[in-house]
Amino acid sequence: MRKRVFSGIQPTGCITLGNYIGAVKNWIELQKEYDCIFSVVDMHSITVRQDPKELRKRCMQFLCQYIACGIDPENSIMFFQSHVPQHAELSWILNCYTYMGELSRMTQFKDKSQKHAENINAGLFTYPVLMAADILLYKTDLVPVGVDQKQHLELSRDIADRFNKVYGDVFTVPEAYIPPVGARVMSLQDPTSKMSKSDPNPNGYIWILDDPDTITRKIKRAVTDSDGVIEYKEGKDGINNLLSIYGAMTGITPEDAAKEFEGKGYGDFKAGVSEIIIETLKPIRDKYNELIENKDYIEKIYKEGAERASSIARRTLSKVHRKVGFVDRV
Ligand code: ATP
Ligand code: LTN
Repeated sequence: MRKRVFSGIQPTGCITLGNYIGAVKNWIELQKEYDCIFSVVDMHSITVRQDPKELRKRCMQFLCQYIACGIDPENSIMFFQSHVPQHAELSWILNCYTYMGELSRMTQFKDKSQKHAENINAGLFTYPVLMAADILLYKTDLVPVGVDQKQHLELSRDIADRFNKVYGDVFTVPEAYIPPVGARVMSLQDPTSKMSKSDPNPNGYIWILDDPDTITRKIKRAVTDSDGVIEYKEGKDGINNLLSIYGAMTGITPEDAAKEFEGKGYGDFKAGVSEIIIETLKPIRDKYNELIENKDYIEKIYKEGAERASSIARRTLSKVHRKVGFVDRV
């Protein structure tokens, strides 16, 4: 039996180059060897207030972006998290096997509580439990994510372990797959903080659907330093970030990327970085523009995706029900 991969992105904002390099690009690679399930995790996104009309539109756009990036609907399962109710159901049960102390140590919770001080809701707090449910429902072996999700993944492993210790071998304990280069792409405007799709300043990120002129402009404006030397070195956050982006997109290390540009000025370097980004994203943009017009096709994918996902999720959930002592449905 092939091993299983599960991952997802919250439909907040738009898919950025950080999401692409840290997550989606690796999903495409892993499809060749694993049975893959990719979800648009809409239930996670409402831990922060969303405009309903916008959210609905964005969910469809996200699915089109997944496919445009190269997720193959013939092989991989794609679905909206809210279409498979077992996620919420298992999440409740796992809440009862997760400690308040564990959840209050999550750095994403601390960051988001600071950013949304007016709305520190219980969902924001139990967010990682829903993520554990996403993963554990499918007996997932591998979870490809950026490094910011490592802590959540460790919690998922702890929850799985804890449950298994009480009830026997119910859950597969998942491993994280974090890419060697590009696991934390930084903001172009502040290279000491993560590139994030909910950044209010669009110059901080590149959207995978940005047109070539926008990409060139954003890279030109990217914050660097004034010493004018292209090397991968501590303290050169802006240059290191661009080298990592270039490296991740060409399949080389940032150090080797620096060698390619040795002796060049920042202008030439930035032009080289823009070029590789534009070249990689062009086919994605073209495919997306085609897909977004094809509503029937997209509908068929997420309908079938939810059916296939549910049939796996149902089996896991009914095993969990039996283990914890719920009466069998008749
Ligand atoms: P938000 O700003 O709404 O929190 P985000 O851009 O941080 O969104 P997520 O939906 O939290 O994106 O993450 C989706 C996937 O992309 C996860 O696997 C995450 O680890 C990865 N990821 C997010 N940002 C980056 C980044 N800057 N570099 C590398 N990977 C990233
Ligand atoms: N919490 C993740 C998104 C996410 C996810 C998952 C990733 C929700 N469920 C399951 C991998 C597996 C984030 O990137 N913020």
